Parts: sequence; C-alpha cells; structure tokens
Amino acid sequence: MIWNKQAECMPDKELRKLQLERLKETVRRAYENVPYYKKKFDELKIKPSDITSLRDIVKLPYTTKTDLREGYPFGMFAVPGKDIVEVHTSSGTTGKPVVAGYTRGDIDTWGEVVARCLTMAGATSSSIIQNGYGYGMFTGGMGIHYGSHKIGATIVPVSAGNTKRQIDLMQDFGTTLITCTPSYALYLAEAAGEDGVDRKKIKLRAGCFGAEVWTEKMREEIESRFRILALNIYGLTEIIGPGVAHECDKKAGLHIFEDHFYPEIISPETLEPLPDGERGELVFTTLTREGMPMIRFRTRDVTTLRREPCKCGRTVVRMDRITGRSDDMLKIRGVLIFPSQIERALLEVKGIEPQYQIIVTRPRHLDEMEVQVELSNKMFSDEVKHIEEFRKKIEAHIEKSVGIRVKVTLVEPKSLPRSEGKAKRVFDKRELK
Ligand code: DLL
Repeated sequence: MIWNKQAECMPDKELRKLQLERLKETVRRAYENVPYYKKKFDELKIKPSDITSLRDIVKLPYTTKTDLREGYPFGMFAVPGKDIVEVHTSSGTTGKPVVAGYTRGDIDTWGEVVARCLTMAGATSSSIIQNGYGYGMFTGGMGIHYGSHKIGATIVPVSAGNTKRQIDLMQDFGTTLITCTPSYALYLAEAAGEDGVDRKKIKLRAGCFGAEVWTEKMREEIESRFRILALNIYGLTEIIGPGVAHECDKKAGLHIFEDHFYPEIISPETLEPLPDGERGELVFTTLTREGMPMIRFRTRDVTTLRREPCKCGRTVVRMDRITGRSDDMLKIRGVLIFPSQIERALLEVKGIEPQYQIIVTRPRHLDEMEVQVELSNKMFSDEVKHIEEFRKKIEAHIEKSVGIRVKVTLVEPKSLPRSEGKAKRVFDKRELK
C-alpha cells in the first residue's frame, strides 16, 4: 500500500518542478522573516531571486546545530508566535537545546509524512499502533501520534519504557504495529520471552524502528524474535522529527519524502556536494515548513543517496541506512551526547588526571556508557572507602552536568594508553556498523 501515490510516485520532471517552486518560496520566506537568514544571505551577497534552478541551491549557506542554538529559543521561527501551535526540542542534554516550532500547517505535513511511513509498514485504519517512542519534548511520540491519526488507526500512546506494561498491552489490545527504538524492541523481545509470552497470542506484524543507528543484524534478530517485519524510520528534530524517510517492505533503503525535504550529500571535509551513489554527510533543506524553514541543514549523519527505481513503485530517492556521524556525537539511550561534555564535567572534579576513556556497550540491548578515569597519585594512595565515595561523587557530577547516568571506573595513575596524536577517547563497542 502507498499512502500518497501522487507524491510518492511522482515522475521525476514533475517532482523537480514542484521542488523548485517550493525551494524558491522557502528561501524567500526565510530571507524575509528570519533575521539570521537575512544576515547570512546579505553577507554572501545572495538574494532569493538568485535561485532560479535547483542547482542554485549550492549558492546557499549551510545551517548547523550551533547556528540553531545561538538563536535559542525562537530565533529561527519565520512566523509570529501566535501562529506556532507546538514546540519540540532536540534530545541533547547540556547547553541550550535546539527548538523546533510548528504551525498548524506543519503539524498537518508531519502527520502526512508519518502516515506515509506507517503505511509502508502495513498500517491501515484497522491497525492498533503501540507507540513506544517517548512523548514530551522528543519528537518521536507526537510524530507517530499525528501519523496514526491521519491514517485513522488506533494509537496506543504508551510512550517509552515500562516494559511489563508494554508486553501486557501488546497482548491485551492486540497490537499490530509497534514503534520504538530498535534497541528497545530487542529488549522488549527478550523480556517477553522471559515472561513466557506465547508468540501466537501476539498479533504484531510489523515495527517502525529508528531514532538511533542500528544494523541488519539487529533487524534479523528483531524479526526472528517477534516474527515481524522490522523497518527503518529516520528523522530529526531540526527538519520535522520522525517521518523524513522510511523503508518500504523491499528493505532497499529509506525513501525520502522529497516533496517536503530536499536532500544533498556533501563531503564533510570540503563541504562540496557529492554525486548520487557517493557516501557523505546528509544535508536537508525543508520545502514546506512554515514555522521554521531550514536551509541546507547539516545533519552530520553519514549515508549515500540512490536514485535507481525501487521495486515498490515509489520514485523518490532512497538513502542507505545511516552508518555513523561526521562528528563525534554519540546517541546513548536516545540522548545526544558529545564526548567533550563528559570531558568538561570531569575536568571540574579535583583529584583526577585529565586522562579518560569512554566505553559504550549495549549489554542486553540497552546502551551503557562507562567512563574510565585515572586517579591522581595522591588520591590513589588514599583509603579504599574514600575512593569509592569519590567514584560516586564523579558519577553524580556527570549526571548533574551532562544529564545522563554513566558508570565511572577509577583506574591507577598512568594506566590508560597515551597517544602522540589525537587521543582516542571513545570506544563504541556496540557493533553498529
Ligand atoms: O530521533 C527523530 C525520530 C524519532 C526518528 C523517532 C525516528 C523515530 P532527534 O532526537 O533530533 O530526532 O535525533 C536525530 O538521530 O540526526 C540521527 O543521528 C539519529 N537517527 C534518527 N533516526 C535514525 C535512524 C529523532 N533510523 C538524530 N538510523 C539523527 C540512524 C537515526 N540514526
């Protein structure tokens, strides 16, 4: 099933024409209503009227997360406050978050693109959708919610966590489609197994999993444990939330909804655009966002775009699953963290050396972060009791300043490897490649 055949299967020429019209309009709106864009355009001596073809997009400046943070909270909005009906923030923990503002029209668009995703996973008005993405400032919960309403399915807004309840609801309500992070899906499958849940009593047929990097191996595991179709959903707060791209049942890449989001791949080093088929950083320009138009937003997500036709009949471009990031940001249990935030918090603690390692693992399918820190010689000779107290103090300090719980391990002075070049601090052992 295809939710919007007209949009998803549009002939290339027609799509390009629509994109150009929408791009011109977006650029004009951003220039006239967002002082940040006006300033940027003026500095580069470009005017909205310079955009006469899609190729002209390369003349436009990139937008980064930092630019958005600087405009905190509502600096990137292109409409008066009275027209904004909802706000969300990105999941980063320190500093100012990125704020996304939606007009009524944007909420409608959001529902539309998520409806396309859910339909790819087989949802219809008869489906019972258990939404295990967090509700709140995170876009996951509400995005799926709007998509489900658009389709007219029954949404079960259980939100993230509360495993026992998830399993009960799944059985009692006859959930047919589940939406949550892939790591939580695996955790849920394991917990259901331990609970002695009979697979035959579950009506689950498919799941839309995303919001974090995952692998084909994880897919196989989710599919075999739940005996469902596991599909990949991609999106980000800055662009709209979930619903930017989704896999069809051919599992041959994620279809990007190009009538709303214009993708490019660039080299993160030279910032030059790369041709289709080459791997690089994904950049998006929104084509219909009213509340917060985004011009050439650097996602930092690494992937490849493919234009060969898909067997499902959709004509829009596909992207490969995300394999990593062009910066060192980590997503731990759904929260975006930069290792430098951990470093900053550690340096505020007296009695340790500025030598540390961050080790990320995924025991029982849930992310864990261990921070190994070297004690100073003086601390090392102290009593064990004090050392344990000290360890707890560091854990509490990191939690307070970075916002996530990590496990701190104290190691002997001079025991961590030293490097002559760029120190390798982060060891991501989650096998996400
Ligand atoms: O994670 C939106 C979302 C919610 C997507 C629910 C899918 C399902 P943010 O919290 O702003 O928004 O994080 C966006 O998460 O730049 C990627 O690095 C990562 N990400 C999102 N989806 C995927 C995916 C939501 N399918 C950041 N595969 C993005 C890999 C993903 N990484």
